[in-house]
Amino acid sequence: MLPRSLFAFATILLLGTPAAADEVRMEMRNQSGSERFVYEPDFIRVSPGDTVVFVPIDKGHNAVSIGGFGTGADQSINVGFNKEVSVTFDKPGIYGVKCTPHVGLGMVGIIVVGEVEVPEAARASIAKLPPKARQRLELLLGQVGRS
Ligand SMILES: [Cu+2]
Repeated sequence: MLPRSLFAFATILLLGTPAAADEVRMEMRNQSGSERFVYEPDFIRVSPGDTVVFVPIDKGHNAVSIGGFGTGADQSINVGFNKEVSVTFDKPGIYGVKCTPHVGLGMVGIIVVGEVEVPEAARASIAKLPPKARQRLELLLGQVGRS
C-alpha cells in the first residue's frame, strides 16, 4: 500500500514538472477562415527545448527559413512539400518561415523562442520580401513584445 502511494505521488511530481518540453502544431493550409494560404497559427511562442510540428493539412506548401531577423537565431528550417516535420528549437530567437510558392500571397509565419526583443534590424531585413509577406511579418513582429 505504502510503496504504491509513494509511486503515485512521484508520478504526479514528474508529470507536473515545468521543464517538460512542449510540442506545438503549425498547420500548412489552403484556407483558414477568410484567409487563403496560411500557416495556422502564423505566430507561435515557445520555450527553448520545445518542438514545433509542421503539419501539411493541404498539399503544395513548404516552410523555409526567412532568416535575417538579427536575434542570433541561426537554426535553419527546411520543411519539404507535403511533409510532417518536427523542429526542436534550442536557442532563443525569432525564426521566420515562408512558403516558397505562396510567399507573394503572404504565406509567412514566425516562431518566437524564449524571451526576445525585436531588433531594429529586423524590420529592415524583411524590406525585400513581397508586400503582402512584409505587411504580415510586420504585424507578427509587432506581437513579439506582448505576452
Ligand atoms: Cu503555401
